[in-house]
Amino acid sequence: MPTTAAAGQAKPVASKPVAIIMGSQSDWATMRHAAQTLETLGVGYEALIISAHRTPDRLYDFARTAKAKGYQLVIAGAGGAAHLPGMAAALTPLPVFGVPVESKALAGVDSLHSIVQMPAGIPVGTLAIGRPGAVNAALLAAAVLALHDEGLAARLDRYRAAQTAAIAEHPSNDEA
Ligand code: RP5
Repeated sequence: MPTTAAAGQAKPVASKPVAIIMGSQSDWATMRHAAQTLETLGVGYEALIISAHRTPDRLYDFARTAKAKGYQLVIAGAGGAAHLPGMAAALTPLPVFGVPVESKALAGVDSLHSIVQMPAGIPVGTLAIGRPGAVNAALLAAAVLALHDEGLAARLDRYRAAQTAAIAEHPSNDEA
C-alpha cells in the first residue's frame, strides 16, 4: 500500500478514496469488475482480501482505521454466509456498499440475503448479485465522490453518454 512519508505509518494516499474488500481470493473474479470500473473513471482504490470469518482481526483492524487512513467509501463483496459488508458497516462510520457474490450452492441468493437484511441502524447499500452489482457499486461510489469532484462528475457524465451511444436502436441477428 502506498504510504505518505510524513505520516511515518501505513496510510493510503488521498488518491485512493475507495477500499474494495472481499472475503476471499475467489471473490476477485467478481470484484475485479468494480476495480475496472473505478479505473475507467479514474477513481483510486485499494483491493484487499478480508474475511469476516477466517481473518476477523484483519477485518476489525481495517474497519476501525479505514476513515483515519483516508478512505471515503467501502465496497465489500462476499458470498455464502456473507457477513463481511455488515460487519464492516458495524465497525466503520464510512458508507459501505455490499456486493453479493454468486455462490455455487445457492446462486448468490444466500449472499444477497446475508447482506441486504441488515437491522435498522447499521446500513449496507446492497447491490445486485455478481458482476452487475460490482459494476454498480463502483458507479455508485463514483457518483457519491463526484458530488465534491467536478472532474469526476464530468467523467461520469461521459461514461453514461458513451454507454447510451453504444446501444443500437434496432436488434441485430449478429449477436445472440
Ligand atoms: C466467503 O466464502 C467468501 O466471500 C467467498 O465468496 C466464499 C467462498 O470462499 P472460498 O472458499 O472460495 O475461499 O467467505
